[in-house]
Order: sequence, then C-alpha cells, then structure tokens
Amino acid sequence: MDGRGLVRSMRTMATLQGVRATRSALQRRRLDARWLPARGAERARVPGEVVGAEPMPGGGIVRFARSELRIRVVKGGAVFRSWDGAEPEPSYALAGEVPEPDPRAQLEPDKDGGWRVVSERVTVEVSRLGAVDIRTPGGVVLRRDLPPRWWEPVEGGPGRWLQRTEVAADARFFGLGGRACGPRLRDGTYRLWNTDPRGSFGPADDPLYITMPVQLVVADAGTHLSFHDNSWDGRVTLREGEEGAGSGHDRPGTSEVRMDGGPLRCWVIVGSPARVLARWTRLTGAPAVPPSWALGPQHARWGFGGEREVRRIAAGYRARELPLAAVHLDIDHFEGHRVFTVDRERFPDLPGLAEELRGAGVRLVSIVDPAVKAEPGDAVYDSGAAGGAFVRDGRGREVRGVVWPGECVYPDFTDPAVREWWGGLYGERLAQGFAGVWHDMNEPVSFAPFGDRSLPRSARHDLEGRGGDHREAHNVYALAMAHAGYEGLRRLRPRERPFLFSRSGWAGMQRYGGTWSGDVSTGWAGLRASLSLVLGLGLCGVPYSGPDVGGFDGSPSPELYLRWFQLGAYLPLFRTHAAIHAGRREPWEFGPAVLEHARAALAERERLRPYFVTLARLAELTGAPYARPVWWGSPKDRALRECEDAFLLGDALLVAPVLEPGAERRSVRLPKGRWYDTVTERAYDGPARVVMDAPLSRVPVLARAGAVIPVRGADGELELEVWAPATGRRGGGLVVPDAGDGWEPAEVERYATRLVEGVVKVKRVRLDGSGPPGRRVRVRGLGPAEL
Ligand code: NBV
Repeated sequence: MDGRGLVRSMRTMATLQGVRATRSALQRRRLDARWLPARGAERARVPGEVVGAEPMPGGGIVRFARSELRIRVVKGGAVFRSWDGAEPEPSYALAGEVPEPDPRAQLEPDKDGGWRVVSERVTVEVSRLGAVDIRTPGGVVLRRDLPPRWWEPVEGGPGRWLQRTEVAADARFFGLGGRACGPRLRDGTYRLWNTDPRGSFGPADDPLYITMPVQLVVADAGTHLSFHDNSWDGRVTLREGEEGAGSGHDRPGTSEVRMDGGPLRCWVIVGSPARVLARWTRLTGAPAVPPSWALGPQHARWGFGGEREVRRIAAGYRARELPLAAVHLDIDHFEGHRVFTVDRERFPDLPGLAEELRGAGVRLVSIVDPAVKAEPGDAVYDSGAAGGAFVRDGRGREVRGVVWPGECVYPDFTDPAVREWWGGLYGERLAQGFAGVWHDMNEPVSFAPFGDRSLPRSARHDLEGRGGDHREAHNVYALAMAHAGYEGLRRLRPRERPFLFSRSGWAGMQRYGGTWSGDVSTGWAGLRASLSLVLGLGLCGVPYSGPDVGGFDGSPSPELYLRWFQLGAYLPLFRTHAAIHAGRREPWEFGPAVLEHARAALAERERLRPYFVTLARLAELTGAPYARPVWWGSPKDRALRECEDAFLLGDALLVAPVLEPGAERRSVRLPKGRWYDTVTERAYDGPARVVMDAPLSRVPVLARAGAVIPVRGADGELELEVWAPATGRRGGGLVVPDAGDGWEPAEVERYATRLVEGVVKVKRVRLDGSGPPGRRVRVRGLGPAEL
C-alpha cells in the first residue's frame, strides 16, 4: 500500500473506530455505574489520642484510639510506617524480600506522651495525636507528617485518605514519575493516574504515562525520598515554602497526598541523593542494564511502510558513515495492527531483513502493544481466551476496549499465569529476528471520545490472587506487563540481557528496563519537557530513558532538530522517532550543516560509549541515574536546585544543552570545584555562573577536574581521558569495561588522579594496593595555569 492509501485507510478506520470507541466508552460508563457503588455517606476518622505502644524489632506499633501506626526501620536505614496495620507486602514496587528490621532501632517513650524510634541515620518521632516527624540524627526535622484523615463509606468498602506533610521552607520537590513541567515540581496538584495525554504533550500536560507516589525532597537540612506504596488513583498537591514569610517566620513547604483507596503506608529514605537512590533501588530493584548496543544511536518511525524503506534508511546511515545501532518497527509492520503478527506484504522476509541488518551492526526492535484483537481465529486471542487471560467485568465477561486493531481485549498482567503466557509470546518476536521490545499503549489505553481513555474502573483483576479492580490495578498494569515481557525474554533467550522499554510504568519498573518520553510535542517547549522527564524519572529510580529526538509530531526546524539531537546524544536512550504523518527525522534531511553537526554529536556519543556502559553498570550497582540534576553532588547549593536546563552525566561531565532558538552562547551554573570546557580546555572554578559559547556545532559540555572518563580511542580500544585535577586536589573515577550482552558480572576498575608538580599521575586502585593504570591514558586540561 502506498503512503496515500495508508492515509485513506486510516481515515476510514478512524470513523469506524470512532463508532467503536463511542460504544466502548458508553459501555465503560454503564459497567462502572453497575459495579462501582456511588460514594454514599462517609465517616471521617483521625487516629485520636495515643493509647499504648508495643516495641518490636526495628520499631514497633503505636496504638491510638482509632488506628495504629507501625514503624519499622530496616537494615540499611529505610523507614517503613503504616496505619491500620498495613504491612510492606503485598507490593508491586518492592523487589524480592523486604529487608530485615534493624535490631538496633527501638521504640521508646518520648516527651509529651509521644513515642520515638532512634536509629543510626534517622529518628522517627510520633506525637500523642499521631503526627510523625522524620529527623536527621542531629535532630533537624526533614519531614513532618500530620495525623492522617480517612473518609470511609458507612456502607463499607475502600476508604479514601489524606496525608498532609510539612517540609522545610527551602525544600524543593522532585519526582512523582515522569512530569513534563519539571524537573523541579512547582506549586500545583499532580495526579497519580497513568495517562496517555491524547496526542502529543508539552510541559503543561499532566499527568502523563508514568506516575509514581515517589517524592524526592531536597533541602538544606538534607535529602529524603518518600514513597507511598499505594497504586490507587490519587493526587499530590505541592506547595513550596517561603523563608521569612509572615512576620519573619518561615512558612513550611507542604505536600498533601490524597488517595482514593488502598493502604496508607510509606517508606522514607534519608541521606545524600546518591545514598537515597542506592537504598531506593535496593528496595525496589536494581535497574536492568540494557545490552551495550542499546546505548548506541537508534532510529524509529511510525510508518516506515515496508522493508524497502527500512533498508533505504539503514543504507542512508551507512552511506554517510553515521553510526546506527538499531531500527525500531512500529505498529505499521503488524498485520492489521495486531500484536505478534507481521504484514507479509510489506515485510515478506523479516528474519532475512533482520539478519542482513545485523550483518551491518544494526538490530531490529519491535513495538509490542498489550491490547489483543478480540477476534476468534486470531492466534493470540484464541490462546489467551482459552486460558482466561483477559481482564473481565463484574459479570465475568471479557472487557472490550478499542485500540489500533479495532475491538480489543486486555491481558490481565496482574495474574502470574497470564504473565507467563504472555512472556512466551515473545518467542514469535525473537523468531522474526527482533533483538528487543518497545512496550506502548500500556497505561492501558482504550480509545474513547469522552471520559478516561482506559479500562472501566470496575474491571476485575487478579492482583496476584488477591482479586480487585482496575482502580488498584491501573497504575501497575504496565509494570506487570514489563515484568511479563522481561521474564519471557529471559526464559526464551537466557544468555542475553533483555532490551525492553515501556511507555507506562510504576515504582520498580527499572527492574525490567527503561522508558522513553512518549509523544513529546515538536517545539522548543517539548525539547525542554524531554529533559525534565529524563531527570525526574532518574530520581524515581528509572535511569534509562530518552525522548523522541526531533519531537513526535510535525516537523522540527533544522535548528530545533539539531538541538534535540545534541541533547539526545548525551541521554541514555538516544533515539530519533516520529509519528506517521510527521516530517522526516533522519540527520541528513535538514541540510548539510545540520548533517555535519549531527555527525559530530554521533561521533561524540560513540566516543563516550564506554562511559555510557560504565554509567549503565553503575546505575545497576548504585541506583545513580546516568543523567542527574546539577545539584546531585551539592544538594545544599540552592542556586543549583533551581537549575533545570543542564545536567550531570555521571560524575564527570556537565552537559548544558541549548533549549531555546537562536542561542549562540548560554549561561551555565557550575557546582563547586574546577570544570573544564571539553572543547577549549579552559578551566572555570565553581560555584559560579559562566557564559559559554554554544554555536550550532555543539552544546557546552564541561568535565570535572580530576575525572577519569572511559572513552573509545581511535583504534576502538578503551582509553582513559583524564582531566587534570586542580593543584593540591585529588580526583578519580570508576570504569566498568563492557562485559558483553550476557550476564557476566561487571568488574569495576577504580582510578585515582593527582597533580604533582604540574604532572598528572593516574593510578589504578586495587584492594591489594595500587599500581599503573594498565590502560592508555590521555591527559587533558593541563593548561599553562597549572604548569
Ligand atoms: O504506535 C504508534 C505510536 C508510537 O509511534 C508512539 O511512539 C507511541 O507513543 N503510539 C504511541 C500510538 C499512537 C499515538 C498517536
């Protein structure tokens, strides 16, 4: 089918789809009216006065007149607390066993009839009426949770609740999943309900595909992460505080978490940003390390049209000697948009194409949508229906939604047996020659002209055998799908690490892979939003992500495309992608100047590949995201907390992308220490704000003095780029050489650097002493000033 034919058929489908979507939306409304009781009279409750306490390992239970509070400090220092007897399990967020209680943490009586638990890193103080303070060991309050309130239906059923919290007046909020308006979350209400924003989105669109009740709060007194382990629909209202507000008194910052149901239980982790992320990913799972090729440049498009176009694109990269690691096939390569099928007319020999591309070093990645066409005779539908795999309504009938293939059903990924069945289906993708998968539409989406574009809230889910409905399952649907896909790929191809990234997700999704921006709108605002998403998600423990370079819709100007490309080159997932009717996204489509600058960005990405491999491994080992806000190592630097237009790539680099049109230079805020312009090698001393050149040919990138950066040398070998430490200072860095795409454990090499009488000394530090680096070293930044 030619391009115009495709457009025509999509239009026809659009109208047919419109009718189906309206029908399905009406049905959704009917089902919810029938199976979800309207909110009747409610009874409000607060904990009331303390009546007693019971010490237990790690803390204990404090009893109040109308509730009880559990506190447990676990080994490693995370604090769990819950009301009404909720336990840490069951949880979709937590990975493996819940850490053991810290036996040294004890519940003891406190002043004014309250109770407290003192532990090494944090003190928890409970007031007589149920306010809970989280304090540093020095006694400074990081967070004060006021007594919660519940509203419970008189008739019974899930109650809603509100938790109001105060933080320091200078505190800044980050996180809550992927938010386009951040990374710093300004005053406002943020919904917790994974949502496809209908078409492309910009910074004002909220919520988006990934929401999480995870807040990272950064204040002078310390950094902490708080996680309300509850997947229900909710809203978080944030308000930054003000120092010296009324009559010289500070007004605290506030957070109000309101949930429509589910337990009131919360984890808090206190420490430096690095420590907080390390504990958080210990609790919710180490980020999956993508195969090394997935750290290279990738190209996607909705609507390649067929094999010939895919070949043409790959040949275009090759002819221009541009590196390309993967091409992604979107839903247009499916037969009638049906998942796990191939349109044989347009892709007559997909395994052959995959092999041919693979010979040229290019992998194929496949989109996978969760919705299955509801059509007896469809192999996936038949096998799923036979096993009762699809989400059902209150009457026990399959819930029908509408997505690309037409009327669809939805696997219930919250059922372990369904996950196992679904994971097995990826065998078909591997047989077609795909090397990885890209999960889409898994909020999950069902087209609807009005109301929520998802499943009925009353739809039934297994929820690991506990049973429940979509109100609880919605936000974890994509997480559970990623679980299914990841385990399936591991079973099917046990010797390779799966490559999976998913549009939607929830706390813990990093265990199974990464994500991407979704349909970010083409424009300068979209470019900014894409950085916000990557940084915010990284702080929630999801380090591997990146935007649709060039934006999802429309046609970027050459300048916008280039600036997006230059940003993307420094983000973990570096992928050009666009919608079916959008303009081109190949680097040669924007004129010779853009091509040359894009070539330079690609070359730099390739040169930094060993650094990206290192960052991927360090993310696994420590939870630190590859791309970090500039305040990461200096959270007390208030000016850095406000900085949203630059980021640290690992410990060594500071990237200052150009996010506005017409810029030839830009100002860059530097954290403390010495920084080198990586092009001119000029040194700057932070903290400072400096103005740097940002010609179209490049964006400012600075290297930290003393850093050791693993790079690919001209001969392809890993070499160490060492940036001269400032006089009298030491530096160093970690390097994790590429151990291939299997499961070999990472071997971390540690280097130390020093400047001795104008000469940079580099040592490899080993447990049994240090010695020569054993790798080629290239010293940079030794300007005359240091000699
Ligand atoms: O599968 C088509 C697109 C895809 O290209 C995009 O990356 C996803 O975010 N998909 C959304 C569905 C259609 C969106 C209009």
